[in-house]
Amino acid sequence: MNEAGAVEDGLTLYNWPTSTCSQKVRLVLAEKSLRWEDRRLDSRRNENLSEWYLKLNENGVVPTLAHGRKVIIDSSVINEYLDEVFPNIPLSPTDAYQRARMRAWRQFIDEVPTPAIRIPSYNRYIRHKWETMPQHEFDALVERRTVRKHFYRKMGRNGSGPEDEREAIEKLRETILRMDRALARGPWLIGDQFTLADVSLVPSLVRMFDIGLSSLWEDRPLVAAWYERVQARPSFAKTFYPGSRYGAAGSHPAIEMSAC
Ligand SMILES: N[C@@H](CCC(=O)N[C@@H](CS)C(=O)NCC(=O)O)C(=O)O
Repeated sequence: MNEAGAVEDGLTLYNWPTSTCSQKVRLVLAEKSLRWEDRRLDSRRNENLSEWYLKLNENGVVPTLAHGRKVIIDSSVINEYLDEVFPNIPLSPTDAYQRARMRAWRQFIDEVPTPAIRIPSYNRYIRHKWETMPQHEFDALVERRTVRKHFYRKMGRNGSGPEDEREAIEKLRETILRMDRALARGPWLIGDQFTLADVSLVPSLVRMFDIGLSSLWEDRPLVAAWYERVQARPSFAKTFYPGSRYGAAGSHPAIEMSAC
């Protein structure tokens, strides 16, 4: 064991159940049938901001992967690392051009739906955690944060205004329309192969479903069929275990102090 508790050469994922970025990595670990240690941080106690964790991930966010003594951060980077180091069950095309198409999806997903989903998640669920908290306590929690400090400052205890929510939902709808166009040449986003591009979108659609936004793909049967197909994969149930989802679809409405 090293200082952070990672087993030598083993895989340890520092994560928490409801984090969409953690779910992205859990999906890849499950798709590849890898053995890994599930190190769940307690977000309610701000374990992601503790001294030992900030040494692993100075952004103070989950997930973080430890592979023996090697530490890898950022869910998209972690997933590419896993796919390179454990290529037996590949989640990237072998053809360079198809890989480029997959990476263009990664850029789009990290830029558009990933930040967008934080806003309705916060407005509809996360903020309720702070309704009864005195303002000075909330401010102190926000100031301790690293890369998410400005997001929390902007959202405050009451969430965003309607304009930000509307803009976020517009971005999510644009994501669905882009998926719809790609899936015309499906069954997966890049064609015949289930890739990291599909993986990256699964947690966002699950979250949209759980916070009452599945109407965004009501008129898009190709996206609805894709969502059915991802749920039928064995990796889905392993990733979205009871307690890892918001709202009625989860076993309890676990509300983490987390921006997504
Ligand atoms: N770029 C990072 C973002 C990770 C991220 O934002 N994680 C959220 C949970 S999904 C988090 O840890 N938030 C902590 C907070 O809100 O203080 C990644 O893809 O891994």
